[in-house]
Parts: sequence; C-alpha cells; structure tokens
Amino acid sequence: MTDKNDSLFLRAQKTTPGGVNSPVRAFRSVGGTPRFIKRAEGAYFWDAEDTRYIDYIGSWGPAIVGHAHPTVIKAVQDAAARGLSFGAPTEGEIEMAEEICKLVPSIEQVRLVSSGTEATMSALRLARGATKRDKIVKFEGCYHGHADSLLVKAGSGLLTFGNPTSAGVPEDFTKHTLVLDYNNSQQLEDAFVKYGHEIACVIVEPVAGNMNLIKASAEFLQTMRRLCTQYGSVLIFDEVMCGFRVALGGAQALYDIQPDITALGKVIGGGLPVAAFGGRADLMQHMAPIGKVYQAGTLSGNPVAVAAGLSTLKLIQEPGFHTKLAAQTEKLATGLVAAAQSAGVTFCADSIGGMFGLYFAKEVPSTFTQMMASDTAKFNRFFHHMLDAGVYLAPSAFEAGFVSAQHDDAIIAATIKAAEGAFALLTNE
Ligand code: KE4
Repeated sequence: MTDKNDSLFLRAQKTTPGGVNSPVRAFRSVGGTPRFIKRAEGAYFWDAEDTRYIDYIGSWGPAIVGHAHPTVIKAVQDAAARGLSFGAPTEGEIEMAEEICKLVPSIEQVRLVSSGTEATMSALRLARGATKRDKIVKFEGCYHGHADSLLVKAGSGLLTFGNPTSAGVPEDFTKHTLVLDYNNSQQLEDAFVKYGHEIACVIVEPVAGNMNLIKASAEFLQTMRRLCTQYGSVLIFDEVMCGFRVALGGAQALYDIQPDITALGKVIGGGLPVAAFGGRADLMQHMAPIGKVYQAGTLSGNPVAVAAGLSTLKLIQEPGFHTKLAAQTEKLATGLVAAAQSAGVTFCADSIGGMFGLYFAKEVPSTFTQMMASDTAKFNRFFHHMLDAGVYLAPSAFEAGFVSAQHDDAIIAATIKAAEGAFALLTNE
C-alpha cells in the first residue's frame, strides 16, 4: 500500500527535481515509489502510510546507534535550546576535534565541514595546494561526493585521464583526474611510474561502499601507501562512510595503514550535518587562515550538529560496541546466504563491521567489473519483495547496507525470515 507515498511523490516532483533532494532516494534504479518517511526509532522507520520497516540504510551510515537514540536526542535538544548557530567558535568544536584526533591517530589536526562532499573537495584542494601538483588518482566505482574533479569516469584507454560523468562539468575540470581499477596494484604502480611526480594525491575508499560493499586488499592499500611516500603524493582515505563504522578507528585501523589525510562524515554527525577532513599537521598548516589553501563554511562545526555527533561518538566507544555490531552484521549476511542456498538462488553476501553487501553473483566481487557483472535485475526484484515484507534495503544494487546497535537478534531473524520468502518468490518468477 503506497497511496500516500504516491501522492507525496507526485506532489514533491512539482517543486523538486525528481521529487527528491538526493538522487538515490528516488528509487530510479529499483523502480517503484519511494517511501516518504514520517519518523524513525531504533532499527525501524515508518512511511506516510504508517507502514513500519526494518531500516538497513540508517541514513546511509549516520544512524549507527539507532534512530532517535534518547541520549543523542537530549544532546540535540539541550544544544538547540542554547541557540542554533553562531558563526563563531564554540567549545563543542574543540571537543569534537579532540575526539576525532584521539580516535583516529593519523589525524593531528582536523577541520569540520558540513558534508562529505565538502570534506573530500577540501582534502583534494589541500593536497594540490601543499604539493603544487595538479593530477589526482581515484578509482572506478568509488564515490567521494559531487565535487567537479571527482565526477569522472575512466578514460577510454588505460592510464588515460578521465572524462566527466556529469553534465555541467567542463573537461578542463577532469583532465587532471586519472581513474584506475580498484584493487589493481600493478596498474597503480604503472601510473606512478608514468606520472608519479605530477600526482598530488590518491583518494580511495579503503572499504568501498558505493559500488556495493567491496573491500580493498591489504596489498592494494600497502602499495598505495608505499607509492605515495616514494613520490611525495598525499594519500587520502575517504572514510566518510567506513569511518567509525567498520571499526572504532575506521578502515585505517583495520588495515593498519596511515593515510596523510582522512575525510570523515556520516557517523560524526549522528544524523546531523557534520563532516571533516584532517591529517598530518604539516599538511593542515596550509589551510586558511594560517595557510594559502582556502576553505570556509557558514555552518561548519554547527553547535547543534556537533552535539549530535559528539554524543554518537561517545556511545560507540562503549566497551564491545563494534564487536557486537560486526557480529550482528555477520549474522545477517550468513543468514541471508543460507536462505538463498535453501531456495537455490545464486547469491552471496559480505560484511565488515557494521556494513554489508548483497550480491546476486556466484562470489563476492573484489573489482568494479565483477560487481557490474552481478544480476542487478534480480536484486531489484529482491529489493521489492523485501520492501513488501517490511524490510527496507538500499534502493540500488550498487549501495552497501548498514546495521545499527539496535538491530538485535529478533530483528535479524525477522529479516532472514522475510528473505526466505523473497528468495522463494524469485525462484517462482
Ligand atoms: P555527502 O556529500 O553525501 O555528505 O558525502 C559524500 C560521500 C563522500 N564519500 C563517501 C565514501 C560517500 O559514501 C559519500 C556519500 N554516500 C552516499 C551513499 N552512497 C550518500 C547518499 C546520497 O548520495 O544520498
């Protein structure tokens, strides 16, 4: 039943392109009517029809402690009662910076911004300003927000510079961006041999979550670290999604690799707009007002948003938080695989910390090409069968899923039971 969602969607499309404020919300890759959410609590949210769903997007990562956590809500209410925004420094911003530097030791200094896009865009500008080089390296399938020089697809030939993936991005803005294959160490090595001393930075999702979940190999990240050090390029880990989600110290803690700059977001805002970029102090010294790399933001470090983020960061430091989160997420992944096997459906799943990936493929992909070969049509049908059963997965085969601390055994079991029915329907279609 989606009548109210249908009418809201029609109404929204009159005043907002596609009826949404971010494209993935429009259900265009899975089809059907997006659900307009009225409220959320714990592992659940309710749509305009008051239909309840088990939520596995969690606002695309921020809702790691669960929706409307009482502690977070109180922190926000208390902060809001003191005023919403001042455009002047506050003690809360110092606390947030100190907490980030404590939890992510590679970050010696950090600058708060309001979105992951701002964080990565600023990190790129910092790398270019600090090295006085123009070229950057990214990887196909990784998404770092919508800054012009990052909306790039691989060039036609190997090791050729990128072309815009979006209208409105001049080729001049992407001609310095080299797009390589994720988990291809040899190609990265070759790129540095050819362009190394012109490369300002390499930016990577150390655990990729924007081509579904794909984990970097340790060897790939180690090669990246070695080459950046050798050629004086800046290594940027985009941990906007995996930061504080795959482990308390992020992917860099899991892989034990120290990037030069880290971009953060999502969890550090707890659902409100907080993101950040930070790293080596000698690099951060290039940032205005002490350095020549300009970056600014009216709502950067907003006190209400910082209150939500700080209370979330405190909660995820409770003993055993990430161990339990990873265990619940793995329980979900293995349960879904078992359900698919019982139904005879070709399917696999993977998880790391509180992130998971679902693939209609024989094996878990490790490259963008392998991911693109998965059966997305089957994923789309599975998505809708699960939605009809009250389980809200990411509305795209190319997104990761997210578990919160509130996804308890009963909720995981209910999800697996819904999947048994969904897989059975797939076999009869
Ligand atoms: P935002 O500008 O959306 O806050 O962050 C951009 C960004 C940067 N880096 C990574 C690794 C990201 O995953 C993101 C944003 N993630 C998407 C989810 N695929 C946000 C959802 C959306 O675009 O609506």
